[in-house]
This record gives sequence, C-alpha cells and structure tokens, in this order.
Amino acid sequence: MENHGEKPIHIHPITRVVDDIARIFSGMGFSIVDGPELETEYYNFDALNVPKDHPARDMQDTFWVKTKPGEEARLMRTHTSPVQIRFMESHKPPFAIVCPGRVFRNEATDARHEAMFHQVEGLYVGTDVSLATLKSVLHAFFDRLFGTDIKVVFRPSYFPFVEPGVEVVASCFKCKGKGPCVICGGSGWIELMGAGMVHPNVLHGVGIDPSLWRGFAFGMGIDRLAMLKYGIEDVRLLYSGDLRLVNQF
Ligand code: 2U9
Repeated sequence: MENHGEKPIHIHPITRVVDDIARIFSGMGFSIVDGPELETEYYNFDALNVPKDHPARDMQDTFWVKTKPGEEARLMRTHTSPVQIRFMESHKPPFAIVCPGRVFRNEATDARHEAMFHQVEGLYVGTDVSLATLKSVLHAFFDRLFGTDIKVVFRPSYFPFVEPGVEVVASCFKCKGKGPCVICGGSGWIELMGAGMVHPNVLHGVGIDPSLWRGFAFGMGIDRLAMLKYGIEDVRLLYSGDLRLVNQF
C-alpha cells in the first residue's frame, strides 16, 4: 500500500522475520507456497508417517474441530507440513518450496508458549539430494540470516516424517557459550530448527517413487527467532495488539 510519506510504516516483527527468510530462500531458487489452516487428520498426521497411536499425536495437543458423524476428522494444523503434502500431490519433482504460516497447538499460554504461532518449513525434492545438500543449503541460509559469526551445527534427532532427522543449533548470540545467560541457559547453544531427509513412506504416500527421488525438509518456529532477534521477552507481546510494541518496528 502506498504511504505518501504521511506516517511512518511499522512492520510487525513476525512479518519482518518471515520476509527475511522468504527473501533468502527465494534467492536460492525456492518458491513460496501456502495452504489451508483448517486441515484433515490425513494431511496433518497420516500423510506425514505419524502412526495412529504415536505419542506425537498427543504431544502436539491438537485443536480438533467438531464434525458431523461419518465426516473426516478436522483440526487446526499443528505444522505447515500439510502444505508440502498437498504441493507434492499436484506437482512433479524436482521442486524446492518454502511454506510460511500460522500453526495451532492446544497448550497453556506463558511467556514462551502461545496456542498460535508461526512456522516456516521447507522442502526440496530432487534426484541428487543428500544430507550434505541439506547441510550446505541450511549453512548458506543461516550465514545470510545471522552473518558468519554465528556457528551453526547439526545433531542427530528424531521426527516421524524424516529419516535421518537432525536438530540445528546455533552458538548463543549473547554469551557465545560463556554463560550464565538468560538466552541459552548457559549451555552456549540455541535450538533453531528440526530437519532431515524426507521419510520414504511420505514420498510413497504422495505418489513419488522413493527409489528415484530424495527430499530434504526443515521446520522452524518464527516467534522465538523474532524474540531473539529483537530482544522481546514475552511471546504474548507479539499478539497483544499493543501499538507500543509494533510502533518500534
Ligand atoms: C514434509 C516432510 C517432512 C519438516 C520438519 C521439523 C523437523 C521440526 C519443529 C521446529 C520447531 C516444529 O515449530 S516447531 O515446533 N519442526 O523439528 N520439521 S523436519 O519436515 C517435513 C515437512 C514436510 C512433507
């Protein structure tokens, strides 16, 4: 929207961080894709290789939506991964996409948790993709987002939709590991994202032959990144609608 120089424009810190991330991945050839916030159980869990009785379904503390008897269960998406499932169903690889959006988890609210927050997830499917590709793309991304002073490392982790899975951690922006520190708790490391090679069951489920194609995927929470970047101490301030917050940006 045009401003005509009358009033300064303020851009919400979440929007700023999402825009920065989208710009960096666009520059690497990724397309930005979005999809519905109200989802089915199939797209949110089943298609992502989350077994029916897997604790992740409880862990995620989902907002279920009332449906008529016989209707498929519906829910507020707990991650933006269903967007990637829908995209894979309707596109032939190779492709590289990034999916920003709101996600919902039915949990108690405090300074670090909100029932609604923002994620950016990414997916790259090709014939020449390995964990080394994932690492080099994410290193390039974090160098552009934070600058090259911040050290980023990968540790083994587990998520049902990827195998192998990794968590990505950064050296603490504030104490650089020297602690005691309110940001990293003195450990010297901050969790940034989860990632991994797309599980063959997930590719198979959308009709992509896992013996021909490989994929990597990643997911990160944006609210915490925005809080770290701008020194915001309570996540609830981001959604209070208080102009004293947003007028600073
Ligand atoms: C498809 C296949 C795999 C995306 C991934 C994570 C690991 C992850 C969390 C970070 C913080 C969610 O916001 S958070 O709580 N995400 O750890 N996400 S791998 O994996 C996908 C996505 C889509 C089709």
